Amino acid sequence: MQTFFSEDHRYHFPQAELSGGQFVTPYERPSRVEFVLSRLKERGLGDIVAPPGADLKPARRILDEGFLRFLETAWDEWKAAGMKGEVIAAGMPTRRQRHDRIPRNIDGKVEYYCHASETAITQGTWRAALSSLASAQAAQRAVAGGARAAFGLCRPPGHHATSDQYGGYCFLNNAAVAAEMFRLDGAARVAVLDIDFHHGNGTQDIFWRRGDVLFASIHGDPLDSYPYFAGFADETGEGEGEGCTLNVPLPPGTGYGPWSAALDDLIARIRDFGAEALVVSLGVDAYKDDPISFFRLDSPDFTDAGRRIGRMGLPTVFLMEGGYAIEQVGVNTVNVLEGFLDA
Ligand code: SP5
Ligand code: ZN
Repeated sequence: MQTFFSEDHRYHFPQAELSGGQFVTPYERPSRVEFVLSRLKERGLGDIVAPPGADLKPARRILDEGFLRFLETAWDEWKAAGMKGEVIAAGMPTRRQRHDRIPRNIDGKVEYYCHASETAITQGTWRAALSSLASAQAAQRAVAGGARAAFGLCRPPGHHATSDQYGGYCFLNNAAVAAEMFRLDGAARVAVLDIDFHHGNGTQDIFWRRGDVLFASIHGDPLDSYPYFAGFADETGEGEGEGCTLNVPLPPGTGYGPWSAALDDLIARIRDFGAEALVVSLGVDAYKDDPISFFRLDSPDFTDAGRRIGRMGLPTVFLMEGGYAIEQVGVNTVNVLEGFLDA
């Protein structure tokens, strides 16, 4: 299986994440991918290829133009306004406030386009986010071109980013763009399977009203975990998308037994849906020692999960999302890919 990876991810490395009332070094940091790269090489999984530049044309079909422009210019505007630190949203538009007026002031624009203030924008964020999207797109193209599967080693991750808000360490929704590209390439129905510990609220939101893209996610119960305000079982989509959003929230301490039962259930639903291509939002933060999550998967469980996904027999793009038990991120990620290949 080929891996697509860009060194430009390094341009995104804020100094600060707001966590527990303190600024800490972000959990989502550049060294995460080093462990994945070294494990890929150790296991001889396949070539690691630098992607060509990102193509924003398919992205523009599902992402807001003003949001894209904002991400591109936020750092410069912030600095031009005399701000001393990194771009951090102090507030957000909330209940019964206006969502139809975009502030002129950069401070206000940041609040408008952000949904989680743990996530900072820094000088190279846009460049890194584009490179992450580029890896996702190259992986999609490889699979659309006939490969059984490909891996986009994306950083920063994408599944929390909506069409017009960033947050949860995510800026551009790589999985959503990859799914949209499969549609453009002629797949009648596409599924996104999100196994990151956190609910993929951004992907869900983008496809909420669409009947051609199924979004299926297993995640920590939003009553107990970020993103808190999305991912409940009764969120099933609307309009043509009714029934095309599937959420399985699970409680603190969930181990592989109930987790894999949920996976089997979603796999059956993806089959029934008639998906012709699959995008996997591959976070490995369901791991037992993840510092910000509460499931109890062990490393061999990721291999088994990969095998179950592989048995679906679908053309599959894996895209890196979360996973913060840094030294185990490589083993757990590559275990999924090896399990898939072994199926
Ligand atoms: C892609 C992805 O996995 N994003 C996760 C975003 C999580 N954001 C909230 C993090 C809260 C961390 N608080 C940690 C307290 C540790 N004691
Ligand atoms: Zn996550």
